[in-house]
Amino acid sequence: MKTIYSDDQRLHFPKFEVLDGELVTPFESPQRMDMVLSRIRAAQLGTVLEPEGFADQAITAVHSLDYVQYLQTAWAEWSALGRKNDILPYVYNIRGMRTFPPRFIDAKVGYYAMDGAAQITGGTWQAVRSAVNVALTAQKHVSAGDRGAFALCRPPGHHAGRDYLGGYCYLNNAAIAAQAFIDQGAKRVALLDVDYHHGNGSQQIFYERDDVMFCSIHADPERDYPHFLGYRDETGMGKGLGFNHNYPLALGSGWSEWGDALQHMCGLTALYAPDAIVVSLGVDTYKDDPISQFKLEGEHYLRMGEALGRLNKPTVFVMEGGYAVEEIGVNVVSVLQGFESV
Ligand code: OKP
Ligand code: ZN
Repeated sequence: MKTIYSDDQRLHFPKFEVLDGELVTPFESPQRMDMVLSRIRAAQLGTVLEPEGFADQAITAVHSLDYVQYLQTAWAEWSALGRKNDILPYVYNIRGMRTFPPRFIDAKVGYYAMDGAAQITGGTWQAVRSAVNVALTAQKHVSAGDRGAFALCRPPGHHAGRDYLGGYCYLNNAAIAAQAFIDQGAKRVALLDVDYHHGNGSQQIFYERDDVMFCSIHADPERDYPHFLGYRDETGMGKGLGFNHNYPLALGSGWSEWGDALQHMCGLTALYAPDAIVVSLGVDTYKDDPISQFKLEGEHYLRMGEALGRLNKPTVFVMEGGYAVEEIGVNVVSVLQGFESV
């Protein structure tokens, strides 16, 4: 299987994040990509390719134009005021407030943010824009006939909504890849999110649509991030009703619970009969992940890949989370090898 990867994705590296009220070194680091790349090479998974370039149109097909322009210009507007630190909101657009798109940078920073875990730095736009190219290049290879391709994206994307950033995410790489299949003529695409956290952005983007089915297995949002979306009763709206499926699991869940949810999700996916599948591939479900509380073990990633492979559809894997840096490479490659083995 081909891997698509760009060094430009290293240009984003915020100095800190907040964990339990404390400033700590970000878990979402460029080092994560090194661990995955070195395992891909050691396991001889396949070639590692640079992304091609794609027009912004593929992005504005899922994100609002004003939001994309904000991401592109935020650092220039911020640093023009003499500011040197990474961009972090000091206000949020909470219930009952005015919701027109603001013009001044400080208002925009709060307006387009879901939380404070997605700072914008001088290199952020270049990194997130190249992550989109990585996802779209993988999509292009699959659309041209490859059975599977791996988009080694960073930063991740599944928490980014139509017009907001959050949870380390800026542009929704997986949603953009899914939309690209639709724009190229696919009738149905399944977006399967196996990251530990609910893919709130992906859910929001496709919530009222029946041409992209979104399914997610994740930590119960009552107890873990993103808290305000990802409950079982969220099943879609309008013509999207019945095309959104959440599997919230208790903290501490292991393969017996997780594997059951996967089996159910794969059953629904087979019935949906998609033309293509996009997998939001997070491996923060691992037992030693530093910010997550599931208990999957190494061998389970092979099982996961086999189950996804048995769906037997053209599949784009898009990297999301996974923070136990020593192990994420092994676990990601296990999923991809499991997929290829069936
Ligand atoms: C991104 B991805 C919980 C802090 C949560 C944000 C987590 C973003 C995860 N104590 N901080 O889905 O892996
Ligand atoms: Zn995650």
